Amino acid sequence: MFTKGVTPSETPYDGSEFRILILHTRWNLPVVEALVTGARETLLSEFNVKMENISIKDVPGSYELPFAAQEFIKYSDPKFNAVICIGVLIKGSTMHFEYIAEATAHGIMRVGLDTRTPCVFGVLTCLTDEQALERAGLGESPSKHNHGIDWARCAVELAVRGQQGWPS
Ligand code: RBF
Repeated sequence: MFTKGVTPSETPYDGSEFRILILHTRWNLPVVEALVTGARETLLSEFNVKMENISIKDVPGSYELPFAAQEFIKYSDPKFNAVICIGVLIKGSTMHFEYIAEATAHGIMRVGLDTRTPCVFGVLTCLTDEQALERAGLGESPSKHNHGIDWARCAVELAVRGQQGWPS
């Protein structure tokens, strides 16, 4: 067994001046809420991001995440240093899961590249409810892990790099 998720960077990053958007779905909300809490608490406790600099907005489902992220980035002033897109897709008996997962993953990546604002892919793509619970830290197994923690670490690290300038 090994520790799941992102090992914190050896450099202690300072997020105290960052503005971060957590954009989450209301689909599968109980699981999503745990992931949002994991991300939010990590921003506050590990990186000293100020409470008032964390915006939390919601959309219906994962498919809406890329468009909403793009619009929030476009109209935010001052701009966000990073966006964490959080959703939970659980496979059903039709092809919806495959279409939504692929569109959402590509869409979030595209928004990040087009807007040059780091957009973290915080979308679980699970085959069962149990897998989703485990990855939100709500499961039964000892290896359960809340991936919201990792997504906060990704967001701050990318925001720091953006602030320092990538070539440095
Ligand atoms: N959105 C999610 O975030 N997670 C899901 O597991 C999910 N499953 C869906 C299953 C079906 C059959 C449909 C029609 C939609 C689902 N959605 C899900 C919603 C989707 O992301 C989006 O909100 C809607 O398709 C409207 O654009």
